[in-house]
Amino acid sequence: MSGDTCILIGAGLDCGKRRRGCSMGPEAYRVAGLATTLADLGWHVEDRGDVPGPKAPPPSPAGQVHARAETAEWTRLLAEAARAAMPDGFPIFMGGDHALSLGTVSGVADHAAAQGRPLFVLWLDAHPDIHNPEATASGNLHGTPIGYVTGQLGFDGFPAMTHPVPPKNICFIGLRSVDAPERAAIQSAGMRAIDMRQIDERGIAAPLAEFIEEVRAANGMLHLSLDVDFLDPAIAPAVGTTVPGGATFREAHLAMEMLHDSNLVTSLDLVELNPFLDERGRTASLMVDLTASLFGRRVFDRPTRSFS
Ligand code: 4U7
Ligand code: MN
Ligand code: MN
Ligand code: MN
Repeated sequence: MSGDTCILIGAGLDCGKRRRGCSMGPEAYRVAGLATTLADLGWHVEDRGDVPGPKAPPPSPAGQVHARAETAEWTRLLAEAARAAMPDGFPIFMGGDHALSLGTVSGVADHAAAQGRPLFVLWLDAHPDIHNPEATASGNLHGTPIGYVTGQLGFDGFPAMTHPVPPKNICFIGLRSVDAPERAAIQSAGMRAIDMRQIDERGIAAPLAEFIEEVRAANGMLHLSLDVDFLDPAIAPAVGTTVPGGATFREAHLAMEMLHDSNLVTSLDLVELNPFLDERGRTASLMVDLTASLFGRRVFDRPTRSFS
Protein backbone atom coordinates (compact mmCIF):
# COMPACT_ATOMS: atom_id res chain seq x y z
CA MET A 1 0.00 0.00 0.00
CA SER A 2 1.14 3.48 -0.71
CA GLY A 3 3.19 5.31 1.86
CA ASP A 4 4.05 4.19 5.34
CA THR A 5 2.03 6.65 7.38
CA CYS A 6 -1.57 6.09 8.26
CA ILE A 7 -3.65 8.81 9.78
CA LEU A 8 -6.47 8.04 12.18
CA ILE A 9 -9.33 10.51 12.06
CA GLY A 10 -12.30 10.17 14.39
CA ALA A 11 -15.58 11.02 12.70
CA GLY A 12 -18.23 10.43 15.32
CA LEU A 13 -21.08 11.56 13.15
CA ASP A 14 -24.31 10.09 14.53
CA CYS A 15 -27.02 12.01 12.70
CA GLY A 16 -27.41 9.83 9.58
CA LYS A 17 -30.18 7.87 11.25
CA ARG A 18 -32.31 8.04 14.39
CA ARG A 19 -30.82 5.28 16.53
CA ARG A 20 -27.83 6.74 18.33
CA GLY A 21 -24.52 5.26 19.41
CA CYS A 22 -22.10 5.56 16.46
CA SER A 23 -20.64 8.66 18.12
CA MET A 24 -18.84 6.19 20.41
CA GLY A 25 -17.20 4.44 17.44
CA PRO A 26 -13.91 6.35 17.30
CA GLU A 27 -13.22 5.71 20.98
CA ALA A 28 -14.11 2.02 20.60
CA TYR A 29 -11.53 1.65 17.81
CA ARG A 30 -8.92 3.30 20.01
CA VAL A 31 -9.80 1.07 22.96
CA ALA A 32 -9.68 -1.98 20.67
CA GLY A 33 -6.09 -1.07 19.83
CA LEU A 34 -6.26 0.11 16.23
CA ALA A 35 -3.17 2.33 16.51
CA THR A 36 -0.89 -0.25 18.14
CA THR A 37 -2.14 -2.95 15.77
CA LEU A 38 -1.06 -0.87 12.77
CA ALA A 39 2.19 0.18 14.43
CA ASP A 40 3.02 -3.50 15.05
CA LEU A 41 2.66 -4.03 11.29
CA GLY A 42 5.35 -1.43 10.68
CA TRP A 43 3.17 1.57 9.94
CA HIS A 44 3.84 5.00 11.32
CA VAL A 45 0.53 5.94 12.93
CA GLU A 46 -0.66 9.47 13.50
CA ASP A 47 -3.92 9.93 15.40
CA ARG A 48 -5.33 13.34 14.55
CA GLY A 49 -8.10 13.02 17.13
CA ASP A 50 -11.75 13.55 16.38
CA VAL A 51 -13.14 16.01 13.88
CA PRO A 52 -15.29 18.25 16.03
CA GLY A 53 -18.78 18.17 14.64
CA PRO A 54 -20.84 21.26 13.94
CA LYS A 55 -20.39 23.58 16.92
CA ALA A 56 -24.04 24.22 17.58
CA PRO A 57 -25.92 21.73 15.40
CA PRO A 58 -28.20 23.94 13.32
CA PRO A 59 -31.82 23.06 13.96
CA SER A 60 -33.33 20.66 11.46
CA PRO A 61 -36.85 21.59 10.48
CA ALA A 62 -39.17 18.77 11.37
CA GLY A 63 -39.79 16.92 8.18
CA GLN A 64 -38.98 13.79 6.32
CA VAL A 65 -35.21 13.98 6.18
CA HIS A 66 -33.50 13.59 9.55
CA ALA A 67 -30.82 16.15 10.54
CA ARG A 68 -30.25 17.56 7.07
CA ALA A 69 -28.43 20.74 8.14
CA GLU A 70 -26.26 18.96 10.69
CA THR A 71 -25.27 16.32 8.13
CA ALA A 72 -24.51 19.00 5.54
CA GLU A 73 -22.16 20.71 7.98
CA TRP A 74 -20.43 17.40 8.82
CA THR A 75 -20.01 16.83 5.09
CA ARG A 76 -18.17 20.11 4.75
CA LEU A 77 -15.94 19.42 7.77
CA LEU A 78 -15.06 15.85 6.78
CA ALA A 79 -14.34 16.75 3.16
CA GLU A 80 -11.89 19.31 4.47
CA ALA A 81 -10.30 16.76 6.82
CA ALA A 82 -9.95 14.29 3.95
CA ARG A 83 -8.39 16.85 1.60
CA ALA A 84 -5.93 17.81 4.35
CA ALA A 85 -4.98 14.22 5.20
CA MET A 86 -4.58 12.69 1.74
CA PRO A 87 -1.25 14.34 0.89
CA ASP A 88 0.18 13.22 4.25
CA GLY A 89 -0.61 9.50 4.23
CA PHE A 90 -3.37 6.93 4.26
CA PRO A 91 -6.40 8.23 6.17
CA ILE A 92 -8.59 5.88 8.19
CA PHE A 93 -11.89 7.53 9.05
CA MET A 94 -13.21 5.96 12.23
CA GLY A 95 -16.97 6.39 12.19
CA GLY A 96 -19.51 7.33 12.87
CA ASP A 97 -22.42 6.27 10.71
CA HIS A 98 -22.28 5.98 6.92
CA ALA A 99 -23.39 9.57 6.35
CA LEU A 100 -19.74 10.42 7.03
CA SER A 101 -18.89 9.14 3.56
CA LEU A 102 -20.63 12.08 1.94
CA GLY A 103 -17.71 14.10 3.27
CA THR A 104 -14.81 11.66 3.14
CA VAL A 105 -15.44 10.50 -0.42
CA SER A 106 -15.92 14.03 -1.72
CA GLY A 107 -12.65 15.15 -0.13
CA VAL A 108 -10.81 12.10 -1.44
CA ALA A 109 -12.32 12.71 -4.90
CA ASP A 110 -10.96 16.24 -4.90
CA HIS A 111 -7.52 14.91 -4.04
CA ALA A 112 -7.63 12.26 -6.77
CA ALA A 113 -8.69 14.86 -9.32
CA ALA A 114 -5.75 17.06 -8.29
CA GLN A 115 -3.47 14.07 -8.89
CA GLY A 116 -5.03 13.51 -12.29
CA ARG A 117 -6.07 10.00 -11.31
CA PRO A 118 -9.54 8.48 -11.41
CA LEU A 119 -11.12 7.57 -8.09
CA PHE A 120 -12.74 4.18 -7.62
CA VAL A 121 -14.90 3.29 -4.62
CA LEU A 122 -15.41 -0.17 -3.15
CA TRP A 123 -18.56 -0.31 -1.03
CA LEU A 124 -18.68 -3.32 1.29
CA ASP A 125 -22.20 -3.16 2.67
CA ALA A 126 -25.53 -4.99 2.89
CA HIS A 127 -27.05 -1.84 1.36
CA PRO A 128 -26.11 0.25 -1.69
CA ASP A 129 -26.85 3.59 0.07
CA ILE A 130 -27.76 5.18 -3.24
CA HIS A 131 -30.84 7.14 -2.18
CA ASN A 132 -31.10 10.91 -2.33
CA PRO A 133 -33.02 13.03 0.16
CA GLU A 134 -36.03 12.98 -2.13
CA ALA A 135 -36.05 9.23 -2.76
CA THR A 136 -35.31 7.98 0.75
CA ALA A 137 -38.34 6.46 2.44
CA SER A 138 -36.70 6.31 5.86
CA GLY A 139 -35.37 9.89 5.78
CA ASN A 140 -32.05 8.56 7.05
CA LEU A 141 -29.09 10.13 5.31
CA HIS A 142 -26.75 7.21 6.05
CA GLY A 143 -28.64 5.60 3.16
CA THR A 144 -27.58 8.34 0.71
CA PRO A 145 -23.76 8.68 0.41
CA ILE A 146 -23.52 6.92 -2.95
CA GLY A 147 -26.34 9.11 -4.24
CA TYR A 148 -24.39 12.18 -3.14
CA VAL A 149 -20.94 11.22 -4.38
CA THR A 150 -22.26 10.23 -7.80
CA GLY A 151 -23.73 13.71 -8.13
CA GLN A 152 -27.43 12.99 -7.77
CA LEU A 153 -29.72 15.97 -7.32
CA GLY A 154 -31.72 16.71 -4.19
CA PHE A 155 -28.90 17.53 -1.79
CA ASP A 156 -29.83 21.17 -1.36
CA GLY A 157 -27.85 22.82 1.42
CA PHE A 158 -24.94 20.39 1.01
CA PRO A 159 -21.61 21.44 -0.50
CA ALA A 160 -21.55 20.89 -4.24
CA MET A 161 -19.89 17.61 -5.20
CA THR A 162 -17.02 19.13 -7.20
CA HIS A 163 -15.66 15.85 -8.56
CA PRO A 164 -18.51 13.34 -8.75
CA VAL A 165 -17.47 9.70 -8.84
CA PRO A 166 -18.59 8.08 -12.09
CA PRO A 167 -21.09 5.30 -11.25
CA LYS A 168 -19.00 2.86 -13.30
CA ASN A 169 -16.10 3.41 -10.87
CA ILE A 170 -18.14 2.09 -7.94
CA CYS A 171 -18.33 -1.54 -6.91
CA PHE A 172 -20.76 -2.86 -4.32
CA ILE A 173 -20.03 -6.17 -2.64
CA GLY A 174 -22.26 -7.87 -0.09
CA LEU A 175 -25.63 -6.47 -1.09
CA ARG A 176 -28.73 -8.11 0.33
CA SER A 177 -31.08 -5.23 1.18
CA VAL A 178 -31.87 -3.22 -1.95
CA ASP A 179 -35.17 -1.44 -2.51
CA ALA A 180 -36.88 -0.67 -5.82
CA PRO A 181 -35.52 2.84 -6.50
CA GLU A 182 -32.04 1.67 -5.54
CA ARG A 183 -32.25 -1.33 -7.87
CA ALA A 184 -33.37 0.94 -10.70
CA ALA A 185 -30.55 3.42 -10.04
CA ILE A 186 -27.90 0.69 -9.99
CA GLN A 187 -29.17 -0.95 -13.15
CA SER A 188 -29.66 2.21 -15.17
CA ALA A 189 -26.16 3.42 -14.30
CA GLY A 190 -24.63 0.03 -15.05
CA MET A 191 -22.89 -0.21 -11.72
CA ARG A 192 -20.93 -3.24 -10.59
CA ALA A 193 -23.06 -4.82 -7.85
CA ILE A 194 -22.07 -8.12 -6.28
CA ASP A 195 -24.90 -9.42 -4.13
CA MET A 196 -24.66 -12.24 -1.60
CA ARG A 197 -25.99 -14.77 -4.08
CA GLN A 198 -23.05 -14.09 -6.39
CA ILE A 199 -20.69 -14.51 -3.44
CA ASP A 200 -22.39 -17.81 -2.61
CA GLU A 201 -21.98 -19.00 -6.18
CA ARG A 202 -18.56 -17.61 -7.17
CA GLY A 203 -16.90 -16.84 -3.87
CA ILE A 204 -15.73 -13.34 -3.02
CA ALA A 205 -12.28 -13.61 -4.64
CA ALA A 206 -13.30 -13.82 -8.31
CA PRO A 207 -15.50 -10.71 -8.53
CA LEU A 208 -13.15 -8.73 -6.29
CA ALA A 209 -10.15 -9.67 -8.45
CA GLU A 210 -12.01 -8.43 -11.54
CA PHE A 211 -12.66 -5.08 -9.93
CA ILE A 212 -9.08 -4.76 -8.68
CA GLU A 213 -7.78 -5.36 -12.19
CA GLU A 214 -10.08 -2.67 -13.52
CA VAL A 215 -8.75 -0.16 -10.99
CA ARG A 216 -5.17 -1.13 -11.78
CA ALA A 217 -5.67 -0.82 -15.53
CA ALA A 218 -7.01 2.72 -15.05
CA ASN A 219 -4.17 3.70 -12.67
CA GLY A 220 -6.92 4.53 -10.21
CA MET A 221 -6.94 5.38 -6.55
CA LEU A 222 -9.25 3.20 -4.50
CA HIS A 223 -11.35 4.31 -1.55
CA LEU A 224 -12.73 1.51 0.61
CA SER A 225 -15.89 2.05 2.61
CA LEU A 226 -16.50 -0.78 5.07
CA ASP A 227 -19.94 -0.89 6.69
CA VAL A 228 -20.19 -3.21 9.71
CA ASP A 229 -23.40 -4.65 8.24
CA PHE A 230 -21.40 -6.11 5.33
CA LEU A 231 -20.54 -8.78 7.89
CA ASP A 232 -22.95 -11.41 9.07
CA PRO A 233 -24.67 -10.24 12.25
CA ALA A 234 -23.63 -13.47 13.97
CA ILE A 235 -20.02 -12.25 13.95
CA ALA A 236 -20.70 -8.49 14.00
CA PRO A 237 -23.73 -7.64 16.14
CA ALA A 238 -22.84 -4.00 16.90
CA VAL A 239 -24.81 -2.32 14.13
CA GLY A 240 -28.29 -0.85 13.98
CA THR A 241 -29.19 -2.24 10.56
CA THR A 242 -28.43 -5.95 10.85
CA VAL A 243 -29.34 -8.03 7.80
CA PRO A 244 -28.97 -11.83 7.96
CA GLY A 245 -26.83 -13.66 5.44
CA GLY A 246 -23.77 -11.40 5.40
CA ALA A 247 -20.11 -11.99 4.69
CA THR A 248 -18.36 -14.60 6.78
CA PHE A 249 -15.21 -14.05 8.83
CA ARG A 250 -13.00 -15.56 6.11
CA GLU A 251 -14.77 -13.87 3.19
CA ALA A 252 -14.17 -10.52 4.85
CA HIS A 253 -10.54 -11.25 5.72
CA LEU A 254 -9.83 -12.61 2.26
CA ALA A 255 -11.20 -9.42 0.72
CA MET A 256 -8.91 -7.35 2.96
CA GLU A 257 -5.89 -9.55 2.20
CA MET A 258 -6.46 -9.26 -1.54
CA LEU A 259 -6.90 -5.50 -1.24
CA HIS A 260 -3.64 -5.28 0.68
CA ASP A 261 -1.82 -7.22 -2.02
CA SER A 262 -3.34 -5.01 -4.72
CA ASN A 263 -1.52 -1.98 -3.30
CA LEU A 264 -4.32 0.20 -4.68
CA VAL A 265 -6.30 1.26 -1.62
CA THR A 266 -5.50 4.81 -0.54
CA SER A 267 -8.21 5.65 2.02
CA LEU A 268 -10.65 3.83 4.29
CA ASP A 269 -13.95 4.45 6.08
CA LEU A 270 -14.89 2.24 9.03
CA VAL A 271 -18.57 2.93 9.46
CA GLU A 272 -21.75 2.06 11.36
CA LEU A 273 -20.11 0.52 14.43
CA ASN A 274 -22.50 1.15 17.32
CA PRO A 275 -20.57 0.21 20.48
CA PHE A 276 -23.77 0.50 22.51
CA LEU A 277 -24.96 -2.67 20.73
CA ASP A 278 -21.70 -4.63 20.98
CA GLU A 279 -20.97 -7.78 22.94
CA ARG A 280 -17.80 -7.33 24.99
CA GLY A 281 -16.16 -5.38 22.17
CA ARG A 282 -16.18 -8.25 19.69
CA THR A 283 -17.40 -6.20 16.71
CA ALA A 284 -14.91 -3.41 17.34
CA SER A 285 -12.14 -6.00 17.64
CA LEU A 286 -13.20 -7.71 14.42
CA MET A 287 -13.16 -4.40 12.56
CA VAL A 288 -9.66 -3.74 13.90
CA ASP A 289 -8.52 -7.21 12.78
CA LEU A 290 -9.98 -6.66 9.31
CA THR A 291 -8.13 -3.36 9.12
CA ALA A 292 -4.97 -5.23 10.11
CA SER A 293 -5.46 -7.61 7.18
CA LEU A 294 -5.90 -4.61 4.88
CA PHE A 295 -2.65 -3.17 6.22
CA GLY A 296 -0.61 -6.29 5.69
CA ARG A 297 -1.18 -8.77 8.49
CA ARG A 298 -0.75 -12.27 7.09
CA VAL A 299 0.19 -15.71 8.31
CA PHE A 300 3.25 -16.10 6.08
CA ASP A 301 5.29 -13.52 4.22
CA ARG A 302 5.25 -15.57 1.06
CA PRO A 303 3.49 -18.68 -0.09
CA THR A 304 4.86 -21.78 1.63
CA ARG A 305 5.51 -25.01 -0.23
CA SER A 306 2.33 -26.96 -0.59
CA PHE A 307 1.89 -30.70 -0.81
CA SER A 308 1.68 -32.03 -4.32
B1 4U7 B 1 -26.35 1.86 5.83
C1 4U7 B 1 -32.40 1.78 3.98
F1 4U7 B 1 -34.65 1.43 3.79
N1 4U7 B 1 -32.13 1.51 2.58
O1 4U7 B 1 -32.64 3.96 3.16
C2 4U7 B 1 -32.72 3.26 4.15
F2 4U7 B 1 -33.44 -0.30 4.15
O2 4U7 B 1 -25.29 2.90 5.87
C3 4U7 B 1 -31.27 1.34 4.84
O3 4U7 B 1 -25.94 0.97 4.72
C4 4U7 B 1 -30.07 2.24 4.80
O4 4U7 B 1 -26.35 1.10 7.06
C5 4U7 B 1 -28.87 1.62 5.48
O5 4U7 B 1 -33.02 3.65 5.27
C6 4U7 B 1 -27.75 2.59 5.56
C7 4U7 B 1 -33.59 0.98 4.40
MN1 MN C 1 -23.91 1.72 4.56
MN1 MN D 1 -25.50 -0.97 5.47
MN1 MN E 1 -33.74 2.26 1.41
